[in-house]
Amino acid sequence: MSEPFNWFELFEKERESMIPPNVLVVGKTGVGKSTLINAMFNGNIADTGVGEPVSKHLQKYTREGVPIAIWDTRGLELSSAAQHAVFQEIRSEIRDLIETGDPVKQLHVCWYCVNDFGNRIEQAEIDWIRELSEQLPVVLVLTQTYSKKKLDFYQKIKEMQLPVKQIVRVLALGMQFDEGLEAQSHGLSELSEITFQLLPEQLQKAFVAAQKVNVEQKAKTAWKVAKLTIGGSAAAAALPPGSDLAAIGVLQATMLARITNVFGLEYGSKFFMAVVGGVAGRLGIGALAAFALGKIAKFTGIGYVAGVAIDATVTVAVSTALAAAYINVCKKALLGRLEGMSEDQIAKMVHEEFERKRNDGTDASPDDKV
Ligand SMILES: Nc1nc2c(ncn2[C@@H]2O[C@H](COP(=O)(O)OP(=O)(O)O)[C@@H](O)[C@H]2O)c(=O)[nH]1
Ligand SMILES: [Mg+2]
Repeated sequence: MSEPFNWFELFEKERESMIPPNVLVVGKTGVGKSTLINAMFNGNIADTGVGEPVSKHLQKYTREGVPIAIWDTRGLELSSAAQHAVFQEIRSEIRDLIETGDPVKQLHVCWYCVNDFGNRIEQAEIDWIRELSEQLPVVLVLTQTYSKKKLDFYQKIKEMQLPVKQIVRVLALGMQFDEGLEAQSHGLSELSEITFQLLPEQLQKAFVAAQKVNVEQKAKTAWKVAKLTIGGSAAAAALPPGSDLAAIGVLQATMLARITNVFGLEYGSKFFMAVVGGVAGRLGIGALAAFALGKIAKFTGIGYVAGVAIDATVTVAVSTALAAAYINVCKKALLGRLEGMSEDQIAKMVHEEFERKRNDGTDASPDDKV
């Protein structure tokens, strides 16, 4: 009665459907590009990702399972002759990519990094920022802003009225000073927000999945994706009136896989297995729907009646509640609230969240605060 269902395959398929955006990161050596990239994205891309030299001064970093490509520059700190060589390489790369005519292959956004602490920006860089801004959206990132109160450099840059989309002050990594003084990391969430807005819509989901600094952005995007899955035409076509538990189970499994991916959570993690493996892994895909429909009170043990026809409104209501509950638990996972919990405890939590959300029917939505 429990048909085999390949969760891993579904999960991988959903993950591979995300198109990674190309982020160009420009700035002199030492301004903090690598630190920023690693603080922003899953997987320490800048240190340990696969680096593929695009040209002498341009390196493309990717990492398996993290849907983002980072184009990192080096050599901007060199002599002005060398700087021009760097500019020339980036220029020609941008041109080559434009010539492909493929919107997915373009450099989609540029983070131009300048060290806030150094208080200095050269004319060559200013000209270069202007030129880049004609090619793609540029966010000017002031790095290593140890003091939130130190605004002189920010003001100076602002007065230049550069054609950048936004100036964001960032401290990617907290800093401990002597005498117990500490500067806390800030600005990453804001940078992820503006970047998200500047990306073409088809690439936004991947960016959200790759970033690790803005949990709210993940929750919002996951919710959008879940609702599209439940209400989309694919779902309607897949679920004719009188659909049985297995069909609904596939819809819900797809929805959970998509949410998991948006949160950037690993397949096979204790968390994912507790939620998904606990319900459907052992009992079959129909059990997921049966669970959601309230036909099984607990995660394990009790079977379900195969081939039962289910009303579409009920399907939408329970799937919505399941999505809201699951997003709440994913948020908790990323906020570190599930640490030390066993698989069973996590599974129980999803179940309780789900029961709570089911009371809201089709109005169910994730909580702002978890
Ligand atoms: N605490 C702290 N240190 C930083 C930050 N950004 C850069 N640094 C320091 O500056 C050094 C150079 O940064 P890195 O990211 O390698 O610069 P890159 O050459 O532009 O890639 C690092 O080793 C850190 O010591 C930051 O946000 N916080
Ligand atoms: Mg670096």
